[in-house]
This record gives sequence, structure tokens and C-alpha cells, in this order.
Amino acid sequence: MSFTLSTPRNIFPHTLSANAVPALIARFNQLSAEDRLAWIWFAYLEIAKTITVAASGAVNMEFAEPTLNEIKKMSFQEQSQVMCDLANHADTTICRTYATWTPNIKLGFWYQLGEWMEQGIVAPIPEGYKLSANANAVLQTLIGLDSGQQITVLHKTIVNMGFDTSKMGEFTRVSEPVAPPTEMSKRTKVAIAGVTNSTVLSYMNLLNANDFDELIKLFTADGALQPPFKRPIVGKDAVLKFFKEECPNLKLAPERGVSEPAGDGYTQIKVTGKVQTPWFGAGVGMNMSWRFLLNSENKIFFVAIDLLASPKELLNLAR
Ligand code: 45D
Repeated sequence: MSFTLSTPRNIFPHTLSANAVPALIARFNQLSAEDRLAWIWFAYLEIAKTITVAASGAVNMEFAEPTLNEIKKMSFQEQSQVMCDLANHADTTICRTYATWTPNIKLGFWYQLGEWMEQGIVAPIPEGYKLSANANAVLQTLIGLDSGQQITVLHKTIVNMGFDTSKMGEFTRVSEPVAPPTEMSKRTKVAIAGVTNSTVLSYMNLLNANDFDELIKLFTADGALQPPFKRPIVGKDAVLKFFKEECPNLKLAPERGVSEPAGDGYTQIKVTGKVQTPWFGAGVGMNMSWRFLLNSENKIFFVAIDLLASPKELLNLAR
């Protein structure tokens, strides 16, 4: 038996991921640009009732600053136009700039605009704006999701805005400089009930320490990582780039797992637990699973990370 990329997608096939998230995003994408913008505003207000967003420490604002300053100087009408253009994936200079940013810079940009909208510096959602009946139904569905799923929906909608990079030809991605890894003396160590595999434990500990150069050494040369609701990222270089651009300051708190042979000297390990993002800290613990496929040298050939359908799934370690 030999392993290809399609094999590991079938390990622990009973893992129930949060399908409510893509289902809701598909409905969101059907709304008009104005409705999408207003929808996010209402969604954001709803979420802010129970959890606090913190930009400080989560993002370095300097990369979005020139664009933000440009927007600050515009009239309300022009500002509304820029925001609608972003929601509409229009072909404008700002939409092209936005498209080059990493997700974190995009979040920081909107965080700042949101503050300015509240302070009256940027055009607010018109007072008394009424969402269409359809948009309101989509909002009610969001309100019914758990907070980890809610912030994932917001994250996705923000990342999807701007011009389509696949239509841009050559461009340089703008990402924040990589912060140095946590000092050895300040590192933490996870414990996972049912799992003693050193690669899996190191994966968690090195990711928590932002030590991406060491973390990538745990992978095989053609190793792959599949983030929630995405296609797998394949090969060490691509995975390392992803870690550096999109994974600083995450907090992984794995709880339990199961390990078993998968044939040909391979081992499959499923771990479940919580993950925190720097944007919400301990305020939101996302229910996650990691499904690892390790080769006979204990290197990661594949790891799939999923947002789980419900807290009940944290206990689902069945094959
Ligand atoms: O349009 O093991 C306004 C991997 C109105 C790596 C607004 C991982 C108008 C490997 C309100 C102003 C990464 C896969 C907008 C693990 C408007 C690994 C603004 C998992 C847009 C575990 C709205 C990591 C705003 C995970 C400001 C799962 C919204 C990380 C802000 C998940 C929303 C992180 C924010 C998530 C959302 C972060 C800050 C889901 C952040 C979400």
C-alpha cells in the first residue's frame, strides 16, 4: 500500500466538521454588496455583545496604514464607495492593494475602519438601515452558531473581499515580518490524554512558540497541511510560508487523542482540543481536531485541521 494525498483525507472519516460555516458563507455570497457590508456590521455588533476583539498584539498596523489614511481623507460618499468596492471585488487600486495583504492585515484594516465608523470618521452604516429579509435570515443563522464558528464566518468574509488575485498576474504579497520565536525559558508544553507521540507533541509546542523553522522540520519534504475549509497546502516551502504568514500567536490547547497503525509503517493520530486566536484570546476557544498521518520515520506526511461541528465532537475519537 502506498500513500498519496487522497489517502489521508480518509483517516478518521467520522470527524464531523462545522459544515454550517461554508453553508452560511454560500448564503452570504448571494446577498447584494450593500447588504453584505451592512450584514457584517450587524454581525460584528452581535458578536461584540459577548466577546471582545483586540487588535493590539494581533496585528502590526503599519502595512494597512497608507490605505487607511487615504480613506480617512475621503468624503463619506467616497468612503462608502471604497467599502462597497471591496465587498464587490471591484477592479480598483485599493481593491488590488487589499488583495495582496495577508488575512491578518485585512482584519486589522477592517478593525480600524470599524472604530472610525463608530467615531464618525468613516461613513457609518446609515441609521435605520434595514437588512433585506434574506440577509436578516442569514444573520439569524449566524447568531445561532457557537462563537468559534461565528468568528470563522467573519474571518472568511473579510479574507474574500477585494480584487481576485487569480486575475492579477504577478504581484508581491504583503505580510508582516516574522516575529522571533518564544524564548526557550518561556515555552509551554502540552499534554494530550492518549497520545505520547513526540512529533505530535512537538508540533503543538513549536506552533505555540512561533518556532516555525523547527516546526517545519517535523514534515516530510512532500508533506501537506490542510487548514479548515481549504485545499491542502503541499510541500515544505509552501507550508512554512503559510505558518509564517498566517499562524503567529495561535494558542493550541489539545486535550485528547488516539493513535493507531495505518499500515506500511505509517501511524494515524487524531487529536481534539481548543484553539485560540490572538484576536479574541481566551474569549473564544474554537473546538478543533487535528488528523495526522506520520510516516515510519515519525515525520508528518499529512495533517488536516478541522473546526468541529459541536463540542460533542471533542470526544469523537472513533475511526
Ligand atoms: O465590511 O494546527 C465592519 C492553522 C463593517 C495552522 C467590518 C490552525 C463593515 C495549523 C464591522 C467595520 C492556522 C490551520 C467589516 C491550526 C465590514 C494548526 C469589520 C488553525 C468587514 C490549529 C469586521 C487556526 C471585523 C485557526 C473587524 C482555526 C471583523 C485560526 C473581525 C482561526 C473579525 C482564526 C476577526 C480566526 C476574526 C480568527 C478579527 C477564525 C478573526 C478570526
